[in-house]
Amino acid sequence: MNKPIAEHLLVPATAFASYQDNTAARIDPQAEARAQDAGARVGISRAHESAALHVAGAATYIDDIPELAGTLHCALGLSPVAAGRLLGIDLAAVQAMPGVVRVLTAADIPGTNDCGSIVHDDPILCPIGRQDDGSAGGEIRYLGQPVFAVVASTRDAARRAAALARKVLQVEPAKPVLTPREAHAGGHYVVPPMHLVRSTSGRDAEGIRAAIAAAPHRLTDSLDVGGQEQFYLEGQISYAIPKEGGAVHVHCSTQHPSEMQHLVAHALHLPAHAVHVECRRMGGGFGGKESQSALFACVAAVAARALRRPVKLRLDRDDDFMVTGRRHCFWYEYDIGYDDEGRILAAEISMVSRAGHSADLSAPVMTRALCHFDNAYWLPEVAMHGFSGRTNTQSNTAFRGFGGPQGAIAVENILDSIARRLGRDALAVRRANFYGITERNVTPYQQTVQDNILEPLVGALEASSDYAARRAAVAAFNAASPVLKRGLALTPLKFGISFNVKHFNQAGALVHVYTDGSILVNHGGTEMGQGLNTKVCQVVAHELGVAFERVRATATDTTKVANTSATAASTGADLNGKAAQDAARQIRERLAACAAARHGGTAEQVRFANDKVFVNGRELGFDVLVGEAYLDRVQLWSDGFYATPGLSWDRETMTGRPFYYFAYGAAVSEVVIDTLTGEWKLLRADILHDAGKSLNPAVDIGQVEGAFIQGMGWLTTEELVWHPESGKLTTHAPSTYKIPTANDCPPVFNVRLFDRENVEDSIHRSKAVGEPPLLLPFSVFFAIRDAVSAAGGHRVDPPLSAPATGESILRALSAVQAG
Ligand code: MTE
Ligand code: LUZ
Ligand code: MOS
Repeated sequence: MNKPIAEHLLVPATAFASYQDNTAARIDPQAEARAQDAGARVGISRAHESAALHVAGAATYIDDIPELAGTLHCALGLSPVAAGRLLGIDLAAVQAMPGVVRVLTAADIPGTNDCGSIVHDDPILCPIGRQDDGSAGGEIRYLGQPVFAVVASTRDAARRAAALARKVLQVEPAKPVLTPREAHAGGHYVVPPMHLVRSTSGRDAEGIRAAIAAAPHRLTDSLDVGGQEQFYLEGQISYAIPKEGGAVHVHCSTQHPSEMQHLVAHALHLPAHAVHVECRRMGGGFGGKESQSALFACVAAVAARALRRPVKLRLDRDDDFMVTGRRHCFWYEYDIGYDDEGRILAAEISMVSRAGHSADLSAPVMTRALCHFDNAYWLPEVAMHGFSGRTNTQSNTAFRGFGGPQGAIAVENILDSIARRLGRDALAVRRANFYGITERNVTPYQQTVQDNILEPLVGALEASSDYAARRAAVAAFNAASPVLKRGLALTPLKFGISFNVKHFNQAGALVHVYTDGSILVNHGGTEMGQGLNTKVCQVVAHELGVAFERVRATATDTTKVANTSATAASTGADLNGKAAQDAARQIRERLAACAAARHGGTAEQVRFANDKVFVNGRELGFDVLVGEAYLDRVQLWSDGFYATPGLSWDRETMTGRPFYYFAYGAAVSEVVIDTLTGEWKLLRADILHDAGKSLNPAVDIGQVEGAFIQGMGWLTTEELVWHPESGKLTTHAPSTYKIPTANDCPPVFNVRLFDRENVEDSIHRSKAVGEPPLLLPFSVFFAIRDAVSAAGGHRVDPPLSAPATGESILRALSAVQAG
């Protein structure tokens, strides 16, 4: 008899002791200390620049900014129906509530009622009735859509008044479209369908279908993968302060201050220079504050402008769920031809996402999904079709990976099925399909893969994780265990780095050296916990040869660096690190010239290291030289700029070089499932991830661990359920929406960085690390699928959908046990 699973699920305290030992082993403190002594400030494991403030509760988030006298609070009245017409509002009833100062509707927006990031199809507040311009106003898009904004003396008063929405709105409900299947059947899309077809033998889509039919084996199936809530700990929030002459200053928790600036300017009908947006840090963004912070910034700004008072809009968690979008769920149908080795010969796939009510970032998300269906594999003949389904739900948006995870999980599911059908180990089948080095190395979108490290990376992980022996051990365990079944999987990843919109790949920075030798850096990126400011400060300290502590980063601010891109696509350090390096380098060169002029020798011979300047056989303190340079009237501050070289993209043909380089990684996960209850536990995870020549190994390992656990939540416990008739999101709080906790971390968690420099000239040859590791927990999903398969003697392909909740696991189990 097996032990009850509860015992297996308990993690003994000793496991955490070994986990800690292990943490130290992943970084080489001695080597880092030697590098630091030699003057290096990059490649060093430093604590997050705000770590002490974070743990002391002293880091300022938007709601911690001391409120100005006269500050008012705002709350949103939300649509109680998912579709229909908004005929009118009984504003007097809301206005009569205690503490209410003003109720604002779409008609109170002085400029454009739109906060769409790319397509202008996103009303800030739902317009009422037929519009003056004859447009189809009054269209209710989803349940939870903001219709009016209450401004009151306290947050509580504002929320109580806003809660009247379901009584005061006159609506004519209609039947909502809720699922990607319904949207696809009705041809409802937020952007036109996309097609990416590539054939190494000159076929069109029809020819590719013929190649699939002619292959030795064929796999025809479908897959459902759910969406995911960002669940940033700091919810959406904006605090708008009116300034002289109608200008406005908005403190906004956002990944994209410049876009907030532009959208607020449009909403207020102001020039961009009259709108100042600032963000010191976010309590997490994860893509959810790339575009969707805009609605709150606009409403707060409109209210502040209308009332000439500071106005704060902070969402309650439930409202945050009801109003904002999240990761797109995807539904796939595919048809694959493969050979006896499991090599994919030809493939056709349709991907249908749930975009929600507006375009938001759904088009670039789908582009990234189509450009990641290949993942680590060469696909000689492939036809892909992407449909962004328009539904009466929140508008889905960026979430860590930005469609990449959704594209790549499809091919992983396919290879997993192919291996089972051929009775081969899944890793062998994956390997057989890997991109080659000099041939079989061109992606479907025609970019040559020049930095392929799949073999050495996967080989190293296979060895360090003891994959082969554990595969045998899992089989032996399962043979003797009727109720509990174990599963094991190794999955690789390849992730393209750069925005897939070329012009977003630029950044700016400002570096100020003050006369006391202290340094301030400001750049276009935003800090959301990922350690971007820490890395940028390291880059500046390294460039000027000074201690890290000399450099301070300040809030992202549209009045300092203009026209910035979102901190997104994992490019924060790549872009802003290079821009800050450019600024610091200019100052260093001026300082060197000054030093040589005063002390002799040439500027090229001047060295900066460890807070000292070495010039013509003399040694000066950095601050001493700075003081001398000031007297010599040398400019001690500089701007810096960077644009990623070599990128190209043709949207029509979906070809080009959208990515500067690729990041790689692989993970092995082992799980146990209880076939009676559908419960499961991750027993061990081994990760080898490629961060190039890491700028900060400790921060990067933190990113890898965080992304792994976050992605595991997406694929297992985090389930979104909309009521099938009303369209109400029923999972809108942590009581029903389950994100992972510390208890879900595996007791054995071996995370290492693959130490190899970027072949491209990225900032100190590092690689972007924010999003790629979100694909590592595919290994958890496929380990669960392996365990379910074991319950049916590996005879039937488990129809396991994601998230692999207890219910989903039990459904798949009944299929394999019946089969
Ligand atoms: N890490 C933390 N702690 N909090 C976050 O919100 N966002 C992720 C990732 N890591 C996020 C995070 C996402 S979606 C992206 S695109 C990158 O960080 C953005 O930052 P970077 O480009 O500086 O890596
Ligand atoms: N492309 C991309 C984008 O690859 N990642 C992003 O985060 C993004 N955001 C906006 C537009 N394109
Ligand atoms: Mo990240 S999804 O690119 O903000």
